[in-house]
Amino acid sequence: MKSPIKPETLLACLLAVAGIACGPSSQAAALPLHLVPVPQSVETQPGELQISGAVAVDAAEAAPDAKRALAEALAGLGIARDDAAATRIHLQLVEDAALGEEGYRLVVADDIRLSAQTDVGLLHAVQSLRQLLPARAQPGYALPHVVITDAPAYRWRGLSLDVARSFLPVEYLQKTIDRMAFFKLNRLHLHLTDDQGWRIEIKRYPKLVEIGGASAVKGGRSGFYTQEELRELVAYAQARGITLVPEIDMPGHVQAALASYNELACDDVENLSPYSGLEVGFSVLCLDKPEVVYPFVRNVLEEVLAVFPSKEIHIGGDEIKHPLYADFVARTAAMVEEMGRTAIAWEEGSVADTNPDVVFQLWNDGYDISAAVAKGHPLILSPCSYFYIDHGNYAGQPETYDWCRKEGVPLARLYGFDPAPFTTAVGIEAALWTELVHTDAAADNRLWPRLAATAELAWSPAGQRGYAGFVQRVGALRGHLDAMGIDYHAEPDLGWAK
Ligand code: TNX
Repeated sequence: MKSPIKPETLLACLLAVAGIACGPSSQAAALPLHLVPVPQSVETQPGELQISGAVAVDAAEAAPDAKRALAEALAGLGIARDDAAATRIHLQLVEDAALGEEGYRLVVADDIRLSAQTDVGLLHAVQSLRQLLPARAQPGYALPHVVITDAPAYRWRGLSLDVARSFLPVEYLQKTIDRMAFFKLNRLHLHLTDDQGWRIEIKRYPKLVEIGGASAVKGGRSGFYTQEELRELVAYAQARGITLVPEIDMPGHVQAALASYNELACDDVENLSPYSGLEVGFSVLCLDKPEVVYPFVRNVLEEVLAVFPSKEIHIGGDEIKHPLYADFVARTAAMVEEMGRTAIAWEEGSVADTNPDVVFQLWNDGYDISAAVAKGHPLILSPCSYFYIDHGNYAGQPETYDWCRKEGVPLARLYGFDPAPFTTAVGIEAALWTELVHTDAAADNRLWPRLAATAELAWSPAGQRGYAGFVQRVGALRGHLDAMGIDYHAEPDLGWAK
């Protein structure tokens, strides 16, 4: 943890690895600080703040989301609101350019002050306060006197969920949003369409969900989201500091669309049935019929953009070989741009001639993305041997893939990723593909605790990170994960194995 660390407190700081707070105070040493992601700077001070049954809250009117998050956190701990209470919590919007869009300051002294430039920054401050407090109600609470100053290393801290192979219900997405917010993740990318299913209602093409929404991978769940449900989910996520990023995967991975509207396929394509297998790379929109394909793409994107306010919109572009592929990506990215947004494509899209603000999502470890980087394209980092968490928590875990790395993607492996060499990276995203993930419990098992490690990599500066400290801190948050009802993998590195 960062300054002020005097030589005499070095020992205390070393003890921090074992769960004991560092800083000038020995009194505070009894109160461990276990924050994930680890903040930019933590300065503990002598003394502690006692909270009994009630607090007074002064909340900035302009920060309704943080205010609600704080109210929920206090209610969850049975801490009442009382204007006459001895302890006050201040939520304040301040001007402090160093904090940026999402940074915050959290000061615990005779009262608790959370400050940030934005509601989102205050939301993150509330999450840190939640992590400093116990997971469940107690008769009283003690917090060390501390000054935390914090801001993210990357603006994109994400999870990609494949709801196309196997559907994930809205309630599960809501829960996942809450849990992501606890770790300051801010992008939920929904892979809404693939060969095995089309999950978003498109009013101009009702068969996309009537037919395409009724299929799923073998053993998986089918279903779809109405636009109304998605709008509500967008608002739910926004109120928690999270942007939903839709992906319509094109021009490949489209069997569900072809099965719904046969004319999207080339005339010689015989197999137009719904698909429930595991193969990839066999279906394609008929790029030789631009008069059919591009109006479809435009109409679909218009409806998608009307539901999702995200600046970035994912157009897929993976795993397809076709002479007109680069042309498709260039035209579709330009269309997204014309509509006032920015396209994201999987790494293969970097062969297309696009505006340099188009974002590429890297997914094969060895893929040579250097030409796109040289042109200045931003990158989202999801190299599969670190971030494909449909891969096992350990080698040979049942119902997991291992095509990218046969030893799976253990927690320590993921945590060890170094984003620094990717100079145009805007952030990191873990990906959960669902060919083999068919229940909420299985999804939880793949997501947690690995998503907490993803959050730390994307938020915390390299100098503050370290696996030993992470293990100690996330291990200490187990009670919070339990209180949130997370069905996490019982990770042996964290001492969670039963
Ligand atoms: C590769 S990643 C895919 C997905 C699969 C995944 C399984 C990417 C852009 N394509 O279609 O679901 O592997 O691990």
